[in-house]
Amino acid sequence: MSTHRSNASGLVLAITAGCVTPVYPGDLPLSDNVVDWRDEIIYQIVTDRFANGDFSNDYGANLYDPSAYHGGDWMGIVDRLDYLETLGVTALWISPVVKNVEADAGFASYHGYWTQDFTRTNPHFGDLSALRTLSDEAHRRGMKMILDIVTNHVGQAFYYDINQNGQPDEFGIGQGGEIVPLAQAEPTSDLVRISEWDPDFSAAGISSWTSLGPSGRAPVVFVADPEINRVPPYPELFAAPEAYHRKGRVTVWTNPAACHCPASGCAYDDPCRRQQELEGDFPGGLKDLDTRRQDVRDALFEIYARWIDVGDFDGFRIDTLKHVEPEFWNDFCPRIRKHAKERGKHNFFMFGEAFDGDDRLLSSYTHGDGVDGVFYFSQYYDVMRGQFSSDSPRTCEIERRHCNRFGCSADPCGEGGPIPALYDDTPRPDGLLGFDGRPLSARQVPVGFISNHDVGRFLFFMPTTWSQATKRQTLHLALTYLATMDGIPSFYYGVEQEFSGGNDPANRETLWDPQSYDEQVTEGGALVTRPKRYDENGDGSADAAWGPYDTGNPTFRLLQKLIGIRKGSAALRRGDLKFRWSSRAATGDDAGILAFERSTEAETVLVVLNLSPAQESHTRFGAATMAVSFAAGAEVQDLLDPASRFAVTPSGCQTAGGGCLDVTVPPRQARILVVRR
Ligand SMILES: [Ca+2]
Ligand SMILES: [Ca+2]
Ligand SMILES: [Ca+2]
Ligand SMILES: [Ca+2]
Repeated sequence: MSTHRSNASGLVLAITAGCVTPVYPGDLPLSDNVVDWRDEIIYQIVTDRFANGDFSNDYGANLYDPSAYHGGDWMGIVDRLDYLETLGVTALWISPVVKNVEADAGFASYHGYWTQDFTRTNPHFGDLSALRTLSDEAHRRGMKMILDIVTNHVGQAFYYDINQNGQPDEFGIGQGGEIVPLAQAEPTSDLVRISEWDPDFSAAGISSWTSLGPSGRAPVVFVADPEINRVPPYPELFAAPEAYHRKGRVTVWTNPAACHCPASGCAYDDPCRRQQELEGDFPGGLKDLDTRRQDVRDALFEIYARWIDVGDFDGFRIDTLKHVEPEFWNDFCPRIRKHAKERGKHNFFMFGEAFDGDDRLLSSYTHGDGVDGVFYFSQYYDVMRGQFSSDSPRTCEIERRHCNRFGCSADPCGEGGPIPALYDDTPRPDGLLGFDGRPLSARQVPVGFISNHDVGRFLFFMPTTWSQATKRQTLHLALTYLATMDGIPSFYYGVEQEFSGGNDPANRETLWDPQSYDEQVTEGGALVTRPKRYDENGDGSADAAWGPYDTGNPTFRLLQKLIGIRKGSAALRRGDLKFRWSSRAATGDDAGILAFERSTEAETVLVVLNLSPAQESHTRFGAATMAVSFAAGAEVQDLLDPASRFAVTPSGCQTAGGGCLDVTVPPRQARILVVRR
């Protein structure tokens, strides 16, 4: 742990009447070192859980409560930049930095998504000086900084005083729709319980009830509970009821009947569902800002433009994209781009989180003037969860997923006709540029991932029948796919330590806590917890103990190697993507095979994965062998296993301009093939 600590008190952002004025010791110069975002390797950090570099801000921290602050902070990340540099990642996406409501219903705001004051730092993570130290130290090593931002909501700041008694209550609804004590609530009603902190969505706005019946819009009561920093939000504009939609909590996800949809759920674009998602409070009582108001839009622009300046950020990961109307993004993103450029920061990158597996919704954000790219949730669900974690994978489904992006002349699974491209290929005005100065479109820069802080770890979702060895092989296979696919890969902290936690908060393990490295194994018929160990000398038996920030375990080393391979290959970073083989069945010569080329004019890399857990497979089916762009007569070599070489032949496939290649891949293994020189 480092001991150098500065105490730069009084470094705050002052906001008056929606206008942000910096109070900072001079405007420091900003870095501008992003050549091409496709060259970057993102590493996602939950700041509270990554490293504790400053014990003085550990108030309220409790390492043994998964929903409490654990003590991680920005100086901790500074202390561990060597670790990140050893892994090879190049861009750090950190938790939101703003001051939060401290706690809500027994849960702490360690994740950072419960904003109270948009202009101050979260004191658990450090002050502005610590944040800038992190940014400067990261930039000094060539790493970029990505800030996680929220524009949709604030934390649990107010309650709706539905019964107008001046205090927050919980009650039920009686048979006649009247308010009754919870115990007397009508059990057949959809609405049996109402919390004034988090009432169910009402399109007309949350209304009041008194003994005389409905009585207009419910008063909104901001709370002053300084003990947990539940005080009116800042800037002041956000302490006014008019700044919010005031329509209550989104219910349609758990109760599709609220929108007259079948139990299986509403269509992604169902107008009733979309209204709830856009105007409803995010579950947990996160109060939804009325982002249609220009003064709200202006304030949010000024807030986040200023964070670029003081934190020297190179990009935003944007939270809850689908909960804010597209018109907001068409206003916000171009202004942020312009501001960043004016401050000398080119290639500022904004990617949005629409937590949805439907490409029709995700791709809608690639049109218009909004975000530069999306967080690739459809790939996560259909490829990572759907195929990699399957006992009987159909890799044509993976190819089909990409057809939604680029368009395909035929359905790879042979089940339909041509697939039109849903993702727009039109670059944003004044948007991202590639290394060669050509503009990049949103469909070129999806941010891919195998896990993140909102879903269980990749290892967690694998069938429980699989052995530890199979799970690890599958993890390695998915990492190989992500590291060789187009777009920008994002790795969630702890994946390199084989963390396997389930849904939130179990997926937010503490990287410095030895208990995070424990595993449960069956020994002599009993389940025991013991520290993880791995086979360091390769003799088949585990000998090395796994410790915090371990850099010798097999998954750390594999990821380090993959990152090195990607960095060393322009084709893998920026090359065109062309699928060469996928399989339609879980049996046969080619079961589980997925093969794709990444090519620039100078270089082609062929990636061949075998997703089958059961068999060694080949890039052939019947008499047909895979066509490749390598010339007949060439010999290709596997970068992951240099002893493995294959000859490109002139016949056996239908090909134009290239040769034919029969590659053999063991179950759950991958090959990254280049021409041997
Ligand atoms: Ca700390
Ligand atoms: Ca009340
Ligand atoms: Ca909203
Ligand atoms: Ca050993």
